[in-house]
Amino acid sequence: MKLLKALKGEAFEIPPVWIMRQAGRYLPEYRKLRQKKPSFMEFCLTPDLAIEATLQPLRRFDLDAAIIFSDILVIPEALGQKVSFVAGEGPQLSPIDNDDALKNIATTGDKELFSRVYEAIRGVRASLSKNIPLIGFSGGPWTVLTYMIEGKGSKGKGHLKALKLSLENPALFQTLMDRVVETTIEHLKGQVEAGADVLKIFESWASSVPASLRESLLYKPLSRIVASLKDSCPNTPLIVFPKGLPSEALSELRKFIKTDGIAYDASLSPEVISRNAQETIQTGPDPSFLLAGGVPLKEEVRAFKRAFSGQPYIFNLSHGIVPDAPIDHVHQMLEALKEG
Ligand code: 1CP
Repeated sequence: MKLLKALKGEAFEIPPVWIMRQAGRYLPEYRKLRQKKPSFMEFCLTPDLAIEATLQPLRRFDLDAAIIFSDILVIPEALGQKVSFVAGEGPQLSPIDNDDALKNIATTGDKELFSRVYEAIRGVRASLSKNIPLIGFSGGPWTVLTYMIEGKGSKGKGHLKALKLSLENPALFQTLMDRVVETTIEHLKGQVEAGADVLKIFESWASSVPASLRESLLYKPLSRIVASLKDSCPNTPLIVFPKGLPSEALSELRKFIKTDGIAYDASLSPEVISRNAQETIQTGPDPSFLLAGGVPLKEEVRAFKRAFSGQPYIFNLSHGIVPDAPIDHVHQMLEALKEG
């Protein structure tokens, strides 16, 4: 398991590779499978469909990891906050923005719902080659709370409503945060028990937190999750993705959490990442290079390989693959990576 070795600190001439959102709408076989359930949550929570969606990209490409097909929004769904996806609009939830609305949120996650994710993990593990690790995941607590409080994605407008609630009604905010943290711990542990070999926490909206609130909204909640996992699953490597966090904040983050890998997005240059890295690095080209393909993509892939040569490194995109990415460009990217 090359990816596990990289997470233990081994450097490879050709780094292990997987692609964030490697299952999804850029694959025709996914679009076909997706038609079986109009509701995205139902699709995610039907084990046979989740197993098939997880395995699809592994059949097409020579990848070093699978990631369980699920979503970070299974946490609000499991806490009783219905999540629906409106075409072109993204996720919709009825927002928890006052004390009354909190009554609709359970104190613990729905075990039956989580068991469907675990059934999918067991199914994938049973049919996946032993050499390929399976990644389990969750959202970071701040990122999940933004959806629960705002009731939708921010579409680039920041998360003013969630930030405002944290300042105006700290008791309500903390109650919600505690429930999300505890449920996330339970769900990540459940994924390891079901067979996940690696865990990843997507704190995708870390950049919307102002510097003065990072300790309370990002580092402390994450540290509760990481400490609990390191205690109960010490042999399962963990990758944290604090998307958009500036480089000076990484040393602050490290005071709170000790993780095996950090995933970086394209807001930091490979040089800055390389110079400051203390853990295994996971990053790679911006998804726009994959869209463009050809020479710019190949040169970018080579630049990332060069930048981290001799360091423990996992090749990935800096953020998720987009639905109109041509499959041929994925092949181009993997060829450029694997040439000696
Ligand atoms: O109709 C469809 O097929 C819906 C598209 C889709 C897919 C393929 C959604 C809705 N979620 C997923 C699966 C998913 N989501 C995976 C597993 C697939 C894989 O990686 O191969 C993972 C790891 C996620 C994680 C996820 N969901 C994140 C964190 C990663 C990131 O992108 O930063 C976030 C923020 C979400 C929320 C979400 N779910 C879906 C969408 C469109 C969104 C983003 C909404 C927004 O823009 O706010």
